[in-house]
Amino acid sequence: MADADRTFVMVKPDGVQRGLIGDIVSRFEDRGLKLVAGKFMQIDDALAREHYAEHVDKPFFDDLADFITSGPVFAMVWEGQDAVAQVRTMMGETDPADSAPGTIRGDFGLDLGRNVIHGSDTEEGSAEREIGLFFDDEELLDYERIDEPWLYE
Ligand code: RTP
Ligand code: MG
Repeated sequence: MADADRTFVMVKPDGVQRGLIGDIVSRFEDRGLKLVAGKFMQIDDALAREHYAEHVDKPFFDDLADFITSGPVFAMVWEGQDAVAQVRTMMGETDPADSAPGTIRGDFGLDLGRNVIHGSDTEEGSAEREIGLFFDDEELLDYERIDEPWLYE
């Protein structure tokens, strides 16, 4: 594998309530990414504000914090070649209205504020920061997928 990396992914409260966890997990599994951590959890206000700290001065920040704490989320870490960028591609655009069919947001969403999934952006350090916010080191499990030799040249 050229460039194994890890990314933080979260099915947001709308995705959980709409029963989309299984489909979303399947897409990443089918792609060949490896699940290394997963947690069904409720985000509190402090974690919401920390996670979305880059948006603290935006007009939508309070609504975003309210929404992400409004019900359980399914938080995950996925690993694989170029995982951060590949997951962002599979998610689609921030606004589901701009997202191509075949992407998660393009298949499951209509509204910017209910876009089903979060994935770390490709800024240097984003994924690492978010993984550290949601998971302790010992929650990241090390194993080999049985198909790994067939996934990478
Ligand atoms: P996310 O962080 O949730 O994965 O989404 P993203 O990277 O695609 O988009 P980002 O710019 O980080 O925005 C975070 C979330 O804030 C909501 N948003 N609302 N009203 C607005 O103009 C606006 N812009 C962004 C979206 O729900 C977005 O997922
Ligand atoms: Mg973002």
